[in-house]
Amino acid sequence: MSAPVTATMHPTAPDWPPEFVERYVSAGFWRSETFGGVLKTVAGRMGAQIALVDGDRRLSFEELDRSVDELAAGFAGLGLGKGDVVVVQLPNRAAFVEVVFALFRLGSVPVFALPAHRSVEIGAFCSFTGAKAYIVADVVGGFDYRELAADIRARAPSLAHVIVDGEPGPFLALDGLRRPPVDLPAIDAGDLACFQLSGGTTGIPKLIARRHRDYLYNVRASVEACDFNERTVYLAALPMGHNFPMACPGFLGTLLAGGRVVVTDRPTPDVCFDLIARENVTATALVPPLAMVWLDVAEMTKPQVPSLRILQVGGAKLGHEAARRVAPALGCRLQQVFGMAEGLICFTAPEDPDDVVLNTQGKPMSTADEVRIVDGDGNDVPDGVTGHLLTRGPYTIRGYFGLSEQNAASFTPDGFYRSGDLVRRVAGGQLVVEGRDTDQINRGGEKIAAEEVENFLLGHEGVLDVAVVGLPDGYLGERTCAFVLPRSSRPTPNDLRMFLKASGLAAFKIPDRFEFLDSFPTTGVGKISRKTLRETLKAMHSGAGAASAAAAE
Ligand code: OOB
Repeated sequence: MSAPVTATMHPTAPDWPPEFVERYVSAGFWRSETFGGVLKTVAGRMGAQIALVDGDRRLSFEELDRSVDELAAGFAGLGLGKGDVVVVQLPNRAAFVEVVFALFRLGSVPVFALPAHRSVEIGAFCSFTGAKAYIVADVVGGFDYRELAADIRARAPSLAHVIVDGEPGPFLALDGLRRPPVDLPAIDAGDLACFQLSGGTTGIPKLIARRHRDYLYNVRASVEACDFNERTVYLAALPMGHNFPMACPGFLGTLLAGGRVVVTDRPTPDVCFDLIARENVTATALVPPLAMVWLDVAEMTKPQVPSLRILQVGGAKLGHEAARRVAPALGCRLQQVFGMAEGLICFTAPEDPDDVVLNTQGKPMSTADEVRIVDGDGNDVPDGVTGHLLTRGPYTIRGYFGLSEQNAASFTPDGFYRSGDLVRRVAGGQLVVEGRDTDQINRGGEKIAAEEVENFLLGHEGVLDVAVVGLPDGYLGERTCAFVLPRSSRPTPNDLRMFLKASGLAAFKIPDRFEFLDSFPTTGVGKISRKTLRETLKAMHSGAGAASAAAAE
């Protein structure tokens, strides 16, 4: 089934031009600190205060710091060191935090894979980075990550170690690696800290290299914007590898502010309401579909969660109606968060009036964020007019890792990132997200590149051609539909689902619907008209039928 995974190149992480480095350093945005060092400083200050709660396991700052040193020593004992890439795919649990800080301290660079990723995605991360190690859990929700690891290991020659948190099977047990602390290499603030992942619009999962200095600034600026401090108790309910619950301010921000992180791998309202009550959680972050489930349940069960002060919602657009329900249902303030793994983060402010909190996605968090909203010709549009969002700043990358060709398309020559988002700026300076200009589907915060799914479906013998589009959905924001032109042996939707699953594609990328057509509607220049396909779907829903809608163009 799977092709070998080989590291073929020496990709580089684009850096900021020297004049910007100087600007950000002299303004104090970038400091000479590293994540590993900052944790040690905070641990020195917070000592026996509890830093991390995972079920019955409670780690003080001292204990966390010590545990991180022991794991870092264990990783070093395996031969891992500065600059080595390690794919980390763990569910939300205390070990996630320990592993990540141990790698930071060692100067090894984690790639934050999501628990939902499968062999396609993990194989691509390994081949692209030449990863030396892959860290997984044993079995989660019935899925055995060790089997996935065995498949990857067989195809990725660079992968020297598979490390398992739990029952290791044929691999190394994470806990067995702990060693007394050793001297670790000196890490510079300009060294790579980690790789975040881009939602992307093409088949290649793009890697976003974050350095200690810019990612720490991301964290510090978020902490300041959200007023996180030693009294903050943050519930990490979204997958912790994602930029939002990691660094905006997320678990990193909470710990670096001296607050407490409570982790759960079950983001359901019943589990989380109990945790919020038990641990006096003050803040958490959700994507809109999850927020809506919490709201539905809260309105019925009226949970006692008086400690909760802020519910951050972001990753996809939160509808006005859902936004309005947050304060009455949960007794806390809503904070809208519009961000991207590439950098720019916008927040509504705690003191903003309701109208702003309910109807906008907030303001860029840094005074050094440069935002341009432009028309199709690249000219700035006036406030109130929707245009393409371009941005650059002290924590927005200047290019994807090792993708010089794509970088020319995704970044302007003067270094602005073309986000693909369509936004308008309102009078108070906040942004309102109106949509996207690319073929990316945002399925409740999970980003799906239409092209990636299409490429896989084209590999099925019964598929002549295919177009994947997003269909508006009240709950997820968008669902995916694949329009298929079948060959004479027409596959069933189930055949195609099973085929995608067997190909090793993450489950959230498998289309929700399949529709079979005899021909595609085309645009004036003969390209497939995705717009007409979307209208076709809407017409089907309203009962008008596919054929008539397709013929209408
Ligand atoms: C976050 O990061 P990514 O990289 O998974 O996705 C970024 C994209 C944005 O370009 C935008 O299209 C969409 O997700 N998005 C939103 C949104 N927040 C993100 N669209 C509408 N409203 C929002 N509030 O999703 C992310 C990273 C850090 C913090 C929060 C979200």
